[in-house]
Order: sequence, then C-alpha cells, then structure tokens
Amino acid sequence: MNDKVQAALNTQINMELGAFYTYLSMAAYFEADGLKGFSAWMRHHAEEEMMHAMKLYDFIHARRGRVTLKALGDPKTVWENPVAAFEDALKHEQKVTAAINALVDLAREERDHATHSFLQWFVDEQVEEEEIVDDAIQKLRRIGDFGPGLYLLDREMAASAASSEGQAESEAGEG
Ligand code: OFO
Repeated sequence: MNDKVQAALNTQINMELGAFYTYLSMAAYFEADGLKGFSAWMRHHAEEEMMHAMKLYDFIHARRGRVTLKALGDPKTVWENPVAAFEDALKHEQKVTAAINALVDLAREERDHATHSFLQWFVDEQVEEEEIVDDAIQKLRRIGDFGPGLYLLDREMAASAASSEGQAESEAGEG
C-alpha cells in the first residue's frame, strides 16, 4: 500500500493504543477511588480503543501492508476529581478527531480510495466518542460536590457500561 498512508495508519494505531492506556489508567483511578461505575465505563471505553487499534491493524494487513508498533508513553495516573478526568478524555478525543480528519485528507490527496472509504467509520465514531464524554462532563459539572448525585451517576455509568458490553457481545456473536 501507499507508504505515506501506511505510515500515517501506523501512527494512528499508536494513538488508539495510547487512548486504550489512558482510559485504562482512568479506570484504575476510579476503581481506587471507590467509583466502580465510572471505572467500569472507562474500562469498557479502553476496550473500545483497543478495538479501534485492531481495526486499523487488520486493515493494513488486508491491504498487504506492514504494521509497525511504536512505544507508548506513561499515562497520567491521578486526577483532581472525576470531572478533571473526563475533561482530559474530551481533549484526547478532540485530538483523535483531528488526527482522523488529517488521515482522511491524506487518503484523498494520495487517491487511496479504499483507505478513504475505510476511514469513514472512524469519522462517524468520533462524533459519538466526543458526545458521550461531553455528556458525562455536563452531568458531573451539574452535580458538583453533591455526593448523592455522584453516587447516582456512578450507578448510571455502571448500567451504561454493562449495556454497552452486552451489545458488544451480541454483535460479536452475530459476526
Ligand atoms: Fe478511538 O476513539 Fe477514542 O480515542
């Protein structure tokens, strides 16, 4: 496959694995803080990032390209409070969206139609990724320091993680 596109897709694999690491670190932070619903949500999100990385990995191989993995940096491990963690997650998603858009531009410039088509899934996924993280931020800001509100949101996040896991399992079963 086109060398420039292949290099950019490999960089994107690294970014998705970096996201996996970041969300897993956030899961560990929430687990240690006793917020098991937030932890489950972050853990599920980490698994989604691994799935994104593997989609790119499989695509490169399907095009008879070469996957070259790169080092991952240490993730941040502590946040001031839950909203700070989610704000970091949103910043991260915005960076990923910009990277995906740059990849789409590159595929178009290089007239790599297969990669251009493949990347549309990621373009759509980023809209959802930013929306769900921003939704959590809005709720957390409204709750502020109100403990019972945080307790209820933690339960809601646990239910959301469980339903997303169930959906992912039934989709895997269908495939
Ligand atoms: Fe892979 O979408 Fe989030 O980072």
